[in-house]
Amino acid sequence: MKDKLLAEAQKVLNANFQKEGFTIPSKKLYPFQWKWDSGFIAIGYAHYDMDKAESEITTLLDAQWANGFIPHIVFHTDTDTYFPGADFHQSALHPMSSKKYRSTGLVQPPVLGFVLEELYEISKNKKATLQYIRSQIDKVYDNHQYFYQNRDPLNEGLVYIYHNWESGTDNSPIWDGIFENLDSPEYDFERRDTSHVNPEQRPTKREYDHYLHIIDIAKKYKYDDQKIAAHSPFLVQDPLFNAMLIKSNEALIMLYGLLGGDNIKIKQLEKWQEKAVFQMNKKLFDEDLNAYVYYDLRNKKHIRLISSSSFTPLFAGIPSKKDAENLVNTLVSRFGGEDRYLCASFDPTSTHFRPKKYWRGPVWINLNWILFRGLKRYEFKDLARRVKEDSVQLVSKNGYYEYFDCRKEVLDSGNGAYGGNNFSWSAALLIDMLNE
Ligand code: 9WN
Repeated sequence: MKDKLLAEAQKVLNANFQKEGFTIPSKKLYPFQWKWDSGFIAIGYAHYDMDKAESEITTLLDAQWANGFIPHIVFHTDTDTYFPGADFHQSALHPMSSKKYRSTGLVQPPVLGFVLEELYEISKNKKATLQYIRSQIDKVYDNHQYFYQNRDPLNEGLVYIYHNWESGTDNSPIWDGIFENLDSPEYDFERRDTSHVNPEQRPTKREYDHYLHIIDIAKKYKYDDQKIAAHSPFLVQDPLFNAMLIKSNEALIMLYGLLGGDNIKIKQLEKWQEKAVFQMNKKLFDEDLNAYVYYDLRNKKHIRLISSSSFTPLFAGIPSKKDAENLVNTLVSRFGGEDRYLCASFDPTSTHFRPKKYWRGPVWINLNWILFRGLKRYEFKDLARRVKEDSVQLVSKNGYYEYFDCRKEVLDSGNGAYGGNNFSWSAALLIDMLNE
């Protein structure tokens, strides 16, 4: 079975590879380059085609802005199967945006630091891979500097996101409270996603109104970070986003150490890291819920709901051993019933849980991969194995889909896979887990 799954996964990735040197997440549904997708995709390629893995990262970093910002979508080509495209986002409004590529003015979780480390670990030719890393690492460092200088207005060591698309977990119930208080206009536009995927499995029209409205506000300020921090109605410190940044800081420290000669950057990274880990535990760990939660900087309050993002700090080594045990108890008691596959994207014990709707409940392979690694790091070996085995079950019973039903009876019937098919990161990260 393993060989068959690996062969199919390679087929998915190869079919999504584009002549410009990057890989689309899924045909028609997502026809451009996405930031965190590219990172995960590169990890999959590294196991069988290092040139493609490197090209994935190079093409993305080629679209970096002069201020270190790396966009969430790079519009390499013109196609109208996706909305909203380059004409809506208008990245050229920002004076430092890329002159070469059109993109969004949004970011996504900062995975590239640890992706470079993964490439190094997987590589069979460490010398050549290290050469490659040497050619790119400063761009990733500049991106971290961008975050700490522009996305941390209170100088806390925690960075904010100003849009749910920046979180990567687009329609999570976490954002509902923010949207409820927004007076967004009713936009007149043609959705494209719902012509590729059953609308039941996607966000609502009203949610899209909010998504567009927040971008329009940022556009009004020409994507100026200070103005966004002052005026955006959405301003959140997200545990997943910050955990990815912290994990990537750690990876950059390790890689600069290997490369040698950049002690100033290492010192700076260590400073960011120390403060960030401290604040994650002080500000975002909720001792009553025993989980990492979100902080709404605009409305000055915690968002005390639990999603699969709540457990991602394990991957970055953030919690103490004791907090990690409590966190894992929360994971098992709320998400881990015997009738379920791990790990639902949103708390199945909550009234907001929706098992088919995108980030309101379905299992996503990238979050499972992050969780798998986090559980291994803290030596929760059995649970780590379960997350890996569950991921294999999801895919082998249903195919390389975008997201999956966590309910065993639905999933096992073969009708429990949702969203786009032949989805790149599901393939890439399964390759990595199967090679573990
Ligand atoms: C908006 C590409 C992306 C993922 C996100 C996922 C989805 C886009 C969309 O697809 O978001 O960025 O149009 O729904 O939520 O995590 O990176 O796969």
